[in-house]
Amino acid sequence: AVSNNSELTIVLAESSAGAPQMGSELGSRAILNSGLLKALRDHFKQVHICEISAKPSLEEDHDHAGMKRPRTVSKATQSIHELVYSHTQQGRLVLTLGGDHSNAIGTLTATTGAFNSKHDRRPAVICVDAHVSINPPEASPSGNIHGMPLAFATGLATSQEKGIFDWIQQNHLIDMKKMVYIGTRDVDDEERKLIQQNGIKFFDMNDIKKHGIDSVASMALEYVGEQTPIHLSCDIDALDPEWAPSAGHLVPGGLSLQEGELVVRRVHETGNLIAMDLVEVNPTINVDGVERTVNSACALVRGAFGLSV
Ligand code: B3U
Ligand code: MN
Repeated sequence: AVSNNSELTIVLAESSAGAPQMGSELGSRAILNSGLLKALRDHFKQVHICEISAKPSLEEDHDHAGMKRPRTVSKATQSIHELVYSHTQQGRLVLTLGGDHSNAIGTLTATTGAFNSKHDRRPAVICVDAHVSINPPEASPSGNIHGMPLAFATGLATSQEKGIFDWIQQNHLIDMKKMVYIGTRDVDDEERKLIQQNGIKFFDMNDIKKHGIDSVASMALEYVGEQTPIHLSCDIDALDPEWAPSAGHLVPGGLSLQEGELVVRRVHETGNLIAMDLVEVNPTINVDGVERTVNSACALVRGAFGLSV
């Protein structure tokens, strides 16, 4: 195994500044307080909990180069990066509960940076998401940074502007040849081009219908390689809205909960999981469905860490 597996760090990434609407900053605690914390404490020898929230800055965070609230998001993700980096370097598993998807800029750059510096190799990244979330700011149709995390984490997007992602370094960038998407079904034109140009692997919903989720999981794991540490980055919107109605950006035709659970369990079984993100649970959307959404989120976390069902 690539991690000591007895210690877990939970990062509550309570920032929704990358999303068009607020509410996902409440997702972290909604997930943790639904019985998950106790289950994780029973499973791991030690559980550390850290918390990052985006404090509204006094100075005006005006749009920059196609990004909304760039300084707030940059600052929050930098704090997340520093936390995740140090806990990863200490050999702990890290679970980050969002918050919106922009928080993954912090987590992905952190695990890659930490493994690069300590083991001289970069982890694989498995993204379970309805989107590919790889819009460079200038191509983004919305300006919302939650549509851009993979652009910054791969280096396809960069910013030199002071206070706006200028903290991201070359050795933090994830390896596009070791990254794979599962569950995609809402991709912008420019994103499609980038995926093709850079040969990024993906299994969209049609692939899943065609081959079945089990063989897609096998193909994805074979692609990333057997001895590779894995950062599993899950957006709850990968699941069909039936299973996750309280999410920021609902896209029909998604994974059933059972399919989602199968993917995360297969990742667990590799023994190579080093970090997991679970983002975009928004308890202010479809309030009747919050419990269902939170239960789905917990099921994905439990599966990824090999807890009993
Ligand atoms: N691609 C659109 C919509 C989106 C929402 N969440 C993600 N993408 N990851 C955008 O705004 O970039
Ligand atoms: Mn998404």
